[in-house]
Amino acid sequence: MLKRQATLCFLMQKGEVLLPMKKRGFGKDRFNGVGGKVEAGETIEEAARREVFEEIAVEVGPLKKMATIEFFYRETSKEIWCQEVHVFTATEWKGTPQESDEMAPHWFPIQSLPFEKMWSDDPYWLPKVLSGESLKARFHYTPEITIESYEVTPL
Ligand code: 8OG
Repeated sequence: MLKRQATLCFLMQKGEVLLPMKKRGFGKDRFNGVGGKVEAGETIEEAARREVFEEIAVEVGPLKKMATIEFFYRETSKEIWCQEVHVFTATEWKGTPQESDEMAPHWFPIQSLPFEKMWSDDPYWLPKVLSGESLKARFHYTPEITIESYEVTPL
């Protein structure tokens, strides 16, 4: 099975979290943390830093690893591919988040996340991660991109 490694980083300050609007690619028109594919020759943490810099022009400080989430997708009844997403939070960085071709930054109160414009699995794990709980999770999606089954396990 094709397994892609990806990163996702949530910047947090004063009860708010940065959820830029994704302007293109996988997850377009959804609010999400900042991240993308891990490239050959880089560590997961290097990939997380590179993505934050490329997408919102911020140099992120210490990264806290909070979760590993496997997403299983089926494009037809047979083809399954998996994205393993390494989730980090950060409370220190240099620079002010800037808009790029890929993302437009927005801050949201952690108590009031825009779930109607996010991935449908996010309500199951993101509030836990933002309140400091580490976890691992798996989500299986149907070809129509609805959740077929899932498990979220505290670490
Ligand atoms: O490089 P690319 O744009 O394809 O990266 C996709 C990003 O989206 C990557 O940061 C991982 C993230 N992502 C998924 N699925 C989900 C999901 O279901 N919820 C959230 N919040 N992020 C996801 O690939």
